Amino acid sequence: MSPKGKTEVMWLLGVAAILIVSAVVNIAFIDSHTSNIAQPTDLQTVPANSTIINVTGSQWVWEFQIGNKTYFNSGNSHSGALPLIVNHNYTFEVTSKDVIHDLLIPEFGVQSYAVPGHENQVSFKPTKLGYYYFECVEYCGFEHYEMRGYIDVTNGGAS
Ligand SMILES: [Cu+2]
Repeated sequence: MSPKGKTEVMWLLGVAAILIVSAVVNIAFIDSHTSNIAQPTDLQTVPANSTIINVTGSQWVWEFQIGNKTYFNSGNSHSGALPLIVNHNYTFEVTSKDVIHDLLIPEFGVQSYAVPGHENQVSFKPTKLGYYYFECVEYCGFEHYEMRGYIDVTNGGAS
């Protein structure tokens, strides 16, 4: 093989090696961030012991109501992370007060439109402790970026 041909093959193998390593690292990352949440197969089935949380989007805040407790998240103005208990079933009933919003919790694999006058339902079960980011992913006005916050999955005080 000519020196030129050797150089070409080395470049080819070098680039291929970088792409393969990058693919393996990325697939492992995505897998570790999405495979931790058990969900009913159709996302619409409400498990029998599910805790219902009413989620309301409005310009520009997310409100989560559990029983008579309300948590809100609007950027730096918030009531603290939404506390959930690990290995417990939850059902979000999502609606909006004004325009269409879209709640995404990437690491839960949960996404739901928030539509005025309509309720969307999504069930999930967090299976790993930790802090999980959520945000609005439908551009809904000037301060759209403020519709973000955290969910804190704990063992509910049990040790
Ligand atoms: Cu929004």
